[in-house]
Amino acid sequence: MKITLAGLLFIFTTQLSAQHSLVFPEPSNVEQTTDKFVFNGRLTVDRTKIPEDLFPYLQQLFGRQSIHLEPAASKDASIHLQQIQTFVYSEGYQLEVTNSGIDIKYSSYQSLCNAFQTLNQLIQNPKELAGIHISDQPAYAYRGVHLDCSRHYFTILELRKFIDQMAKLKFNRFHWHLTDDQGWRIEIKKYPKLTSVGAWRDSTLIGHFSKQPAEWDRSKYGGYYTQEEAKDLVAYARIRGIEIIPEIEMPGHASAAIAAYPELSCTEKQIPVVGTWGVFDDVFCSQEKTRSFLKDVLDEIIEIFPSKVIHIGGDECPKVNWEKCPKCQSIMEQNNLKTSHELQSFFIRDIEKHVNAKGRTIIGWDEILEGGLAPNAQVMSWQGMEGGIAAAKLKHQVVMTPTSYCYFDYYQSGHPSEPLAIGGYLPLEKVYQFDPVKGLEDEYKRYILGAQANLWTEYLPNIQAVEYNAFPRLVAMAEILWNKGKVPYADFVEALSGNYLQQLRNDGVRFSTSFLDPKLEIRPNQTGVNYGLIKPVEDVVFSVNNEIVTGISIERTDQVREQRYLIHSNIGDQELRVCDYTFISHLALGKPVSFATKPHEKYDHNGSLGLTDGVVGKKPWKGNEWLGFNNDTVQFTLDLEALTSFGKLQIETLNDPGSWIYRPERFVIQLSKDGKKFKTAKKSNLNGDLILLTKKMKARYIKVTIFNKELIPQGQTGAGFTPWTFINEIILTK
Ligand code: TNX
Repeated sequence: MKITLAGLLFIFTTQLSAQHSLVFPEPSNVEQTTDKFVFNGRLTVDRTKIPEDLFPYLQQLFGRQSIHLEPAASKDASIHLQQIQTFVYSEGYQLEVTNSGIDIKYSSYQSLCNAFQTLNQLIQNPKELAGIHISDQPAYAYRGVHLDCSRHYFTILELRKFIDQMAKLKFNRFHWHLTDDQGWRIEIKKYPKLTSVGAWRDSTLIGHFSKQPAEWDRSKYGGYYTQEEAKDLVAYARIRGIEIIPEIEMPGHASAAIAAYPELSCTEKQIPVVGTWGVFDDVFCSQEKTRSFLKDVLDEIIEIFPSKVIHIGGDECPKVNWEKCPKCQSIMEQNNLKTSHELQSFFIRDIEKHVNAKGRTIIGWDEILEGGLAPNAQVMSWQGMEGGIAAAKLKHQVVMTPTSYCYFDYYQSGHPSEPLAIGGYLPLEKVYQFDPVKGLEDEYKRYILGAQANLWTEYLPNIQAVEYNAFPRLVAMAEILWNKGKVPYADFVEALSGNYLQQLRNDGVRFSTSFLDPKLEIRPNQTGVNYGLIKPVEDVVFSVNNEIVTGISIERTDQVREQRYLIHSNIGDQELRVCDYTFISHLALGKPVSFATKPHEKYDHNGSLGLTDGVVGKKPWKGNEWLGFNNDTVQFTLDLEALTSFGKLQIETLNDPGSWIYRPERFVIQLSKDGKKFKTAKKSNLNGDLILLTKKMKARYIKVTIFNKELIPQGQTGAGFTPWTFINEIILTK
């Protein structure tokens, strides 16, 4: 008789409890029983059934829980292993805890690893285990995490610790971003200068890319991994059920390689290894000589990394040099290529042929779709889901990694104490809402192998910063990829705060508790506003000056008054981070605004009170607090709800060209008593950042119209697109 996992699932009654179990990610089927297995700190297993190098790892894993895992004869072992060849799911397993021991049924190395990870998390004390039946399998085959080791370098020891954490969450792919403009990080024996020159930069930008004037750290920075070290890491990850996929970027993001070998570019100009962030025009020339170099590099990479798939980059490649380069132009002519995108496609196809001949497959960022996809390529969709959807419809395999859900270099909270990040906003809750197959017709869903979280490290200078950005968002990603986030978010965070954070603490992993910050819910009232402090989990308690609080009231005033609150959060005796909020009160506090042009949904906090909520957006902008509009004209009307005298109106605007946010050019302010007839009070160009009106006036309605440039001018970031307009609180005073 053939036993399939699906068949066995039937035997268990699935208990669809809303709560999360002790295991992260939540297993697909869990049933608690009244059994109890007492083992007193010692578990035994027939080690001949466990692959040789897995056993020491498991001993170490259980050792951290103060459990001795020891070998025993099969009949005496407390963990009984049974390999079932016919499981339909290669990573699925079953685990039962009964009065007499632990039974594990598995099919493959992966599935055995997964079963032991689950067992490890089930153990809450080193003496006994509660009875349980688990039958489990992942929703997606590709469950990845990417780490950029070019922008910043992390030691092998740091990477090992990171991989340990991935294994706990049942991730199975580590995408190792090894080359970029800012450093080449892998030893290539045939081209030693890639690391002797390309792994080192003279200076590194301090602060955000958009900060002017730029500031530099002038110390030499770099490092690289020898082939031996890389092979060791491959083995280390393999033992933990994780495959490493190396990435060698081409044709763009190539400055570090070109700094080592200038002849690889079109201009052959000597350039330095770059110390700032962005996209650079010096890319690999498309000529044969450069492609041969890359094939040599890939030959060595293939020797180090046994992964079926090799990542060849393909993103963000400016074509300006190709367009001026006689060698590139002649390739286009000879091959009848009409556009530079087609030339990039020609380049990638040639590389693909070489990689395929060695029995491997290429994967590339979604730009490899642009001039026509290479025949067997897989696509990593980052600019959105669209690239991935298009590739799936062409029947190519896809890994989803859209910025909006998967870019863990984005801010995870809008709190002012957040460390500097690239921008964007991706809180834990949003990660948990990710659906990698959204928008895809059923027949194409099978081309979506899974998804991946990306940790780009421009703003993550050390491993602690990486961990802080990774956790707990990676836990949410693991839930999505393993079980599609089937447990409601509220139950997930309840379990996360009650259980998994403790595991991270024990492992010495830095993590963010931003998801446990109080959520402020604004409620306008007669005298101003009240902010309700919403609890993200049941057990959290908020206090100000040692007094428990559930809300904060701010009263309207006719002069600006600042009020600062330090909100302490506790779960039991565990102190979480302190949230430091400053509110300002003024005459318009809590008064409604109606928008003729709506703020963009991403930057629309507090709805009609967004401009009068007493929250002043800070600089640098972190993707919240400010209201953002993607229109060249912005118009709204403030209703003071009664005729009001005032002497000064002020609205601050933002200028952050790196994020396509440009300061508006001019504005008009109109006043009205009845909301029908408006009179212009001021019409002016912007002086500095402020929209300002200083004049004794009386009105009930204030209409503000703000004009930005229609399009971002050539030569500036985002050229040709509509600029973003960002505005701050309307501050109205006597
Ligand atoms: C875009 S995603 C990039 C990276 C940056 C990242 C920052 C991709 C394929 N390219 O070079 O580090 O944005 O979020």
